Amino acid sequence: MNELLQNISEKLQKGKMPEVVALTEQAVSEGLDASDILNGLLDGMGVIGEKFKRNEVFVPEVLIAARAMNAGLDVIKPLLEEQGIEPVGKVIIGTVKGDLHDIGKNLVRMMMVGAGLEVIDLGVDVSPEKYIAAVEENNPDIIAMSALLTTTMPNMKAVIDALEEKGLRDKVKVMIGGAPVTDNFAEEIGADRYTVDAASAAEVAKELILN
Ligand code: B1M
Repeated sequence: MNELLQNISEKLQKGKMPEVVALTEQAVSEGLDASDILNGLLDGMGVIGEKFKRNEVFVPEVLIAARAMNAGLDVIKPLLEEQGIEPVGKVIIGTVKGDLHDIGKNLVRMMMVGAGLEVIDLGVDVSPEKYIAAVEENNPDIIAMSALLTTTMPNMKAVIDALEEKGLRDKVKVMIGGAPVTDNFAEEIGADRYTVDAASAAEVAKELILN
């Protein structure tokens, strides 16, 4: 990683949002590739994640690092999203009920927009009722759900059950993802696809719509 990206990673780990924004803007103006800049940001978040696991940092530090991460992502958002004229299809995305993690979900949203999809973002802590209301209102091709906690993964199934109850299950494809989610879990709860990262989520979404 070059010095500038290393610096972005280090400032992110310290939660220094204005510096992360300024350095990310500098990286963009120096013509660095959006995916390389993204890797610098992800590297910082990865270090924080490891430290969090080892109890070397705690929720407040992680929260300010996450804010810096989201602010950095906002800077490269236009680069990740630039493309598509006519939307290929429509996706409703959200982090499931009880779960406030939104960085991965935001990344998936940006990659999907970049792939030419129209994306309606319901935010975090999204209840099955809210997903259903959004499906009824917007008639999407896909529902995309993110969960980062083992305790909130079952809420993905609750959404699928609610779709079935409302007779909507056949009208939308269901995609799931997030660190604790697996292919087996997707199969177990009757989701259409699990993808490991944001880039493959965008690819698979397009594939599901076009095929
Ligand atoms: Co939380 N947290 N957190 N946290 N947090 C984890 C997830 C944890 C693994 C940390 C740990 O203990 N090692 C752990 C979960 C343990 C478990 O359930 N197995 C944990 C915990 C326990 C908690 C709290 C309970 C802590 C507490 O309060 N005691 C609490 C819960 C709050 C809640 O949600 N109700 C909590 C709170 C927080 C913060 C608020 C401080 C903050 C979130 C801020 C925010 O998102 N705005 C936070 C963070 C930042 C993390 C870690 C450090 C980083 C997550 C992240 O953003 N990663 C995380 C540790 C870790 O993951 N290493 C941790 C970067 C992001 C790009 O990756 O979201 O995985 P990720 O997205 C990836 C893929 O998963 C995929 O694409 C992305 C890559 O391209 N992906 C999808 C994601 N969604 C997808 C959807 C798709 C497809 C792919 O299709 C639809």
